Amino acid sequence: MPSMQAMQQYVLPNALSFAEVDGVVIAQINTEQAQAEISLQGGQVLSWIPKGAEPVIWMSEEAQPTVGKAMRGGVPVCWPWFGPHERKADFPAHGFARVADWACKGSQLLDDGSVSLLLELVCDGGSKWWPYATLLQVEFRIGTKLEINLSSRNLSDRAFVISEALHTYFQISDIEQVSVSGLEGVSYHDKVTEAEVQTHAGEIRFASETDRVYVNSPATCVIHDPGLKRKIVIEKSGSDSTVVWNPWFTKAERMGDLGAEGWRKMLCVESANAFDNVVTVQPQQSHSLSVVYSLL
Ligand code: TA6
Repeated sequence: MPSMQAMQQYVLPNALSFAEVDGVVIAQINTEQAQAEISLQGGQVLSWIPKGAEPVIWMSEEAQPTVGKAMRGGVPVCWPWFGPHERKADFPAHGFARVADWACKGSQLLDDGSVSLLLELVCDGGSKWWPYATLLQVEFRIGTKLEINLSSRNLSDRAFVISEALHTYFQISDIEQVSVSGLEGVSYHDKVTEAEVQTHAGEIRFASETDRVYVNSPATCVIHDPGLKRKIVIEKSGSDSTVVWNPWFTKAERMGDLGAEGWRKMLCVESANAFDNVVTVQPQQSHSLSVVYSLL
């Protein structure tokens, strides 16, 4: 875990400070444009609240910073695999990046008033989970929009294949009131029914557990939320999969960490590369997955 003393060099007066909560270092952004918190454990956005708006990123009311455990909510970084490992049942679900200690490598107050924060995770190639030397970086730009750029650089002499996701939990008024547009006509794998690949016709609405991996689409998605009188725009690049997930009541009860009725107030729309869209990174090459979240 990085020392709080070491973090002082990245403090930006009246914009960015750091706190330690139960052994987890958290970057706290507070500017004219927005408030946000980012855990250095996992490189996980915990909150983002543009000035004058309701929180855009959902976090379980039961979540507490815990060393070695991702918090339920925010933007977990799923890497270098999405979901269960395809061969090793004992490997951590959604990879190890979301619970690893990332190092702070830079911070900057940008001309447009947003704050840039750069975190990195160096894999030396000696891990049983990931035998490839890799430089993983995530840059956040926090302001009236939230931008996240996740880049993987292959420092080894062999190509590797990754699947990945920015597993973003968005805060909504009520799951039965919202819809998602942008994925009309896109094929998806349904992880609830395990049915053959299907194609979605119109906007997505929710009436039960939904866990779909839409593939081969770089499309921008929009969460339409009449209850909060807003739209959340989810632009992306370097991502050909979009995961849409809500656990609904029964699974939420089983998971036990979403808080009372928390499942009603959250919707995951995850910009990813998974299933048909895994990414091969050649030696000394890089791959980036980026998102820009904004409100309308
Ligand atoms: O992205 C949806 C999903 O893969 C669901 O199947 C569910 O497992 C969710 O991620 C949460 O996974 P986690 O390991 O964070 O409990």
